[in-house]
Amino acid sequence: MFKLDPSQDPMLCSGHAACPGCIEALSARHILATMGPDTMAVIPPSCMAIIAGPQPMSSLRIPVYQPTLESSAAAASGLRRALDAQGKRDTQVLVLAGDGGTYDIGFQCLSSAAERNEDFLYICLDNEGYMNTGAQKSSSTPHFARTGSTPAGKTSRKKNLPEIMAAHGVPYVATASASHLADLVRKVEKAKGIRGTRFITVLIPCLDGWGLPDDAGLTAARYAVECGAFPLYEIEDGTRYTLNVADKPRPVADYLALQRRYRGMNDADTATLQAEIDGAWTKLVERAAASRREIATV
Ligand SMILES: Cc1ncc(C[n+]2csc(CCOP(=O)(O)OP(=O)(O)O)c2C)c(N)n1
Ligand code: SF4
Ligand SMILES: [Mg+2]
Repeated sequence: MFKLDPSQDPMLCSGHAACPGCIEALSARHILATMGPDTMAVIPPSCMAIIAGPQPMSSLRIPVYQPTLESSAAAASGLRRALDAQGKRDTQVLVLAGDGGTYDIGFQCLSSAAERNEDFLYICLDNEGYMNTGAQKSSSTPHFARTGSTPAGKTSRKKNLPEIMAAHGVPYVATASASHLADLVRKVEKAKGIRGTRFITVLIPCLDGWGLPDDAGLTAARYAVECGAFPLYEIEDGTRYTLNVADKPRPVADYLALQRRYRGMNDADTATLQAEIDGAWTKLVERAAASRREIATV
């Protein structure tokens, strides 16, 4: 049974500046409550930086360092080393960055930190676009989605960043969604107990950028998991795959119909997207099965 109740001891206070109804706030509340007060946050320019607010009026009850958009992982590496030099080994370093700051602009620095296996938890709040600047496309934006800079629909697929992070051989990579809150909290708790570079990407439906009603964020997040557009899985030590929701009963058309960013998509494009999702899903299922066979033979 899921028990965490961040309202009892909030680390993200009320009065923050998230758009009303946005589940980025819900996700951040649970992430922060799970991390606990002995945590230092690194938050680059993004919706989360706006939600956290400027110092000294931050809505977060932990120290926050706001680096440039491209340097979160370097800032987190430096912070970790400074804490270690002070003997504060137990203080967690937590990055809360957007997808633009992770998949694109901060990627060089994230990749080199992962190659060094720097000791921090990096959480990407993935709303699939540059949202606080008015919804431009990032490399996390899915195929066919319309954004301010892809008005006719994006012509390439969403970058598979969990795979790329796993290829660095880091100890823990996962995807998560507030629609599956117990799973999200479990993953943060698990990552907290591991040393080295840990990476979790959390899906955040952007009400404005995706064209959703204010109360539809959680439904969109759930449909994304249920149709396999955003599968929930973990990759440990770069090789061991676990699929956390082992079925995808919903056609992608249900998910697309919720959102204005897919308006006007024709049947052929919907079929292409469904085929891409099915193909990626088959690969994941095979990798998870291979991991189970490997564990069984050890
Ligand atoms: C190098 C650089 N380019 C552009 C900007 C302007 N900028 C600030 S936040 C932002 C969008 C970031 O998008 P993302 O990381 O996905 O966060 P979101 O707003 O979607 O939460 C941009 C382009 C910047 N601060 N630095
Ligand atoms: S712009 Fe989108 S992701 Fe950002 S706070 Fe508003 S609804 Fe949430
Ligand atoms: Mg974004």
